Amino acid sequence: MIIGSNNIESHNEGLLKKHQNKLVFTASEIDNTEAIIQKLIDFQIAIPSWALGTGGTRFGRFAGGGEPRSIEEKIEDVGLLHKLNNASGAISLHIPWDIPQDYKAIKALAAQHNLKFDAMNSNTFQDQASSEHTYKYGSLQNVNKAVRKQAIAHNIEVIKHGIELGSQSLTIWLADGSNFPGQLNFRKAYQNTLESLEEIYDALPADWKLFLEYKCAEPNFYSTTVADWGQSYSYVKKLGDKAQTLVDLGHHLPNANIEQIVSLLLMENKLGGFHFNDSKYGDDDLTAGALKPFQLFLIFNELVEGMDARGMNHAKDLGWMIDASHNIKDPLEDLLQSVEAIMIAYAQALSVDRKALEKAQEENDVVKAQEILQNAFRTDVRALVAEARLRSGAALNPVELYRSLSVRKNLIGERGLKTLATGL
Ligand code: RM4
Ligand code: MN
Ligand code: MN
Repeated sequence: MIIGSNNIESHNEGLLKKHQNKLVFTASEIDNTEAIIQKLIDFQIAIPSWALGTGGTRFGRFAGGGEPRSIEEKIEDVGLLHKLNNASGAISLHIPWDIPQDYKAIKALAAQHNLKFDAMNSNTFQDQASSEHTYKYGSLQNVNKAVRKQAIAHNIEVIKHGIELGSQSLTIWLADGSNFPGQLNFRKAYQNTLESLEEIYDALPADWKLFLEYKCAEPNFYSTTVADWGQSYSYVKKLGDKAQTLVDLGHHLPNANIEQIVSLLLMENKLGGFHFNDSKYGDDDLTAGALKPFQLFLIFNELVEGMDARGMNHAKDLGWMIDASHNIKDPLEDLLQSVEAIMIAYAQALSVDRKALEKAQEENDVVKAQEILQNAFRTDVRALVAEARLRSGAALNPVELYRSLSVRKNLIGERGLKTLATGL
């Protein structure tokens, strides 16, 4: 299915008056609205190929119908999102779930939808039918050299696919760890992992980045070999400048202060990128901002402050990705909601009165500092996000337009009700 510009225009026409009124009010509340809108127009969030279908839990999976059956259909789905919000201009592929066959054709299709290829993801947390060795006891950490070699070769293969598609980064998430005390020699597991990562790092092109994701638990529940940001930092620091840490919001122990982690990693030039999602208990992979919008805002507050302090380009210098899984929602609607929540948090962070905050901090004026942050968080910036969309030819209300065009119904018509996208 293709959404036409005429669909967007007539949708916007209907909502324009109300939107303009809101925008005038917002501009009366926030000083630098023009600069914020421009930054929002430039900001893009990559969509993970594995979040385009309904995800399962270990108890079951309830497919929603019309799920993409191929990498081409996944690109088409992201194209729909990007057409609706002009903020999802990239797709992040996961190998071997998305092995590209015809690079040229896939690149042409992506270009047709104005999409780029964001970070490539490797998978050494599942055994493939074709693989000789099992990852049951880990991949890059494995006590068996042959297993490590297989996992290294897979990562290098992923880099090669990425080079063909014009991607510039590899995200490694390892399920490696142990389930029981005594199972693993932590130091040896670390050492094996480091040596494996070094081999992968050596295969990176000069203009590539390697993002090392951490996760406190699952699928291993006693130890994880890259369990937290300190451990990831220790690896990426040894690897070199091209290696950085990736923060997935759902990968922390409960109540971790993620905004502080982000601030310090940025300071050390070791923050590579994000996997946005939200969670209550663990790696829940719920819609970004669905539960803790204030935390999302605080994270962006540190990001804006830290990126500006380093003179970084907000849109380009970090990897912005979603990593979510939808058990009961339409994945495309869910992704639209995630992008919207991220944009809102970013806009709120951009609206923080930095000078006043700095002054309050210098004067230990705790009350004032809180006032400044909460004022930014409580000011409704949705009209700015909508205006950014309007100016770039996207929809004022993407979810509403998605529904009124019956996109899901159309996709079911094209692909069938019982299709299952690759993923977890
Ligand atoms: C993991 C992790 C990775 C993702 C897989 C599917 O929990 O978040 O980023 O590749 O899930
Ligand atoms: Mn992730
Ligand atoms: Mn995860």
